[in-house]
Amino acid sequence: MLDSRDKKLLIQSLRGEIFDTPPCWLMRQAGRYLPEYQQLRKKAKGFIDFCLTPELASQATLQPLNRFDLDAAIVFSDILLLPYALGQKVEFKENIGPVLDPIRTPGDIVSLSVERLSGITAPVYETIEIVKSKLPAKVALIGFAGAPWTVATYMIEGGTSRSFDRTKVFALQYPNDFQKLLDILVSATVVYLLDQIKAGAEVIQLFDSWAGVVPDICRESWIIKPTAKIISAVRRQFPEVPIIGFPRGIGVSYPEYVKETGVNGISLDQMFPLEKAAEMLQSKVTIQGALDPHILMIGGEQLRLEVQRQLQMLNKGAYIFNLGHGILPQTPPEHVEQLLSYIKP
Ligand code: 1CP
Repeated sequence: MLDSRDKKLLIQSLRGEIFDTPPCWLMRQAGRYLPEYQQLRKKAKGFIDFCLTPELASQATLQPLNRFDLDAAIVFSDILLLPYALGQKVEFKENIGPVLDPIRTPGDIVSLSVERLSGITAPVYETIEIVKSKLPAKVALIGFAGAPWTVATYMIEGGTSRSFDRTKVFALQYPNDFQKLLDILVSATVVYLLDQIKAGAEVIQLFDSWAGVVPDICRESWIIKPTAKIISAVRRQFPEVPIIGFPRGIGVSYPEYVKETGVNGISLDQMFPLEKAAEMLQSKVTIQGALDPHILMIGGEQLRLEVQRQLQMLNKGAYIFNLGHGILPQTPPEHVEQLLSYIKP
């Protein structure tokens, strides 16, 4: 029997189907590069308030769909809503970024509480319900979370980082406590994703933006195992919901990640050679990616040629057009229009 999911190219692609024109969505497709987002953003004081106000978050989710012929919407929220919902102090400061009250000692983990999560994240599910009721039939709705490693880096560093010294030292010095933190994040992420699916999310993406800084000997326990646990728990309840992994920067370890986690789609970064991706991965998994966001920012002929190259390399197998990382805030929105005209002539 056909259900509504069968009409959506993104979902079909994640089941392994190949199309002349691949489905396309863009990481961070809602947000600061859109003037209408900047306007809407003024209606809430803090960024967390904005994410937890369904009327605003649903509009932000739909803004890129009102402009562009994209194949997916991604619920407007943030990966750092999870530590916030677990009880950590999280703020987003203008021109600085996220600022968290950092975990410094194993004792700081004790106060995190998975029980309080659903009460705090309830508005996200309401956003999903609103968006779902307004989406065109062909557009898939993506729910998401950060992967435990990437979320843990923000929780321990207290914000963004270049070197991740504090996180690595904590993880190596207190391996049992770090494992406890990852376990808490796994349990919380499973609850959070299951609730997103129950509210209407049809695809899940796990953002592991800082996977590339993990030492080889730690990848299994910091990245692969926690991700595999989340995926198997979500699949147990919703085997039909495809899951995309974005372990940015893991290079030669992409095949291991795909094999050990069981993702349906792998979102590639722009550093990884496309010919290797086609050769090593595409017979096993749908490839999503991997245009350099700076080329989108520049636009024009360089963009056209690079889109053509990506299509030539990847469109012989199951493939979703996307960026290798999120859209840069300086990107002119017209360049997204250009991009789509090159993909969907
Ligand atoms: O006031 C504002 O407008 C703040 C800017 C902003 C926006 C628009 C932040 C703060 N988060 C978001 C939305 C967001 N974040 C979305 C939904 C929008 C969409 O995709 O259309 C998503 C999926 C995210 C995911 C996210 N947040 C990631 C993973 C993807 C990636 O880019 O690597 C990460 C690492 C974050 C943390 C975060 N939140 C915000 C900022 C500025 C950051 C990055 C901080 C850093 O550079 O370390």
